[in-house]
Amino acid sequence: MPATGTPPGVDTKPKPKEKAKTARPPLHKVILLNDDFTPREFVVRILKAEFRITEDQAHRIMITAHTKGSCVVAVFTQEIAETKAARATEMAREEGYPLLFTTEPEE
Ligand code: TYC
Repeated sequence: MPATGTPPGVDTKPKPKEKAKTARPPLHKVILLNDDFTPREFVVRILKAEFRITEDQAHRIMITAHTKGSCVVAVFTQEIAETKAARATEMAREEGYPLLFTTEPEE
């Protein structure tokens, strides 16, 4: 009778195809939308207050939204992105401006 089965010392377990990845939470973008009414300086002020960025960064983001229609401000986990977008939009409402921040999942 010929020998059957796996010879001793041969590992038949399939190798895992990929390394186990460290789980990272999906990120969400906060997006600034342009409008025709909110003053530029006010947009810069809100960006600095809510997103802790410099005057220069805030100005660039504001100009990008002004010229292209929208601009990604930053990315965060979903809850932080939604909270920051809501707070920044609310600050503008309190001053009577239609400025709007939205969020969307990052691809
Ligand atoms: N477009 C506005 C104006 O001309 C300024 C502005 C810029 C408003 C960016 C919103 O996201 C915005 N006063």
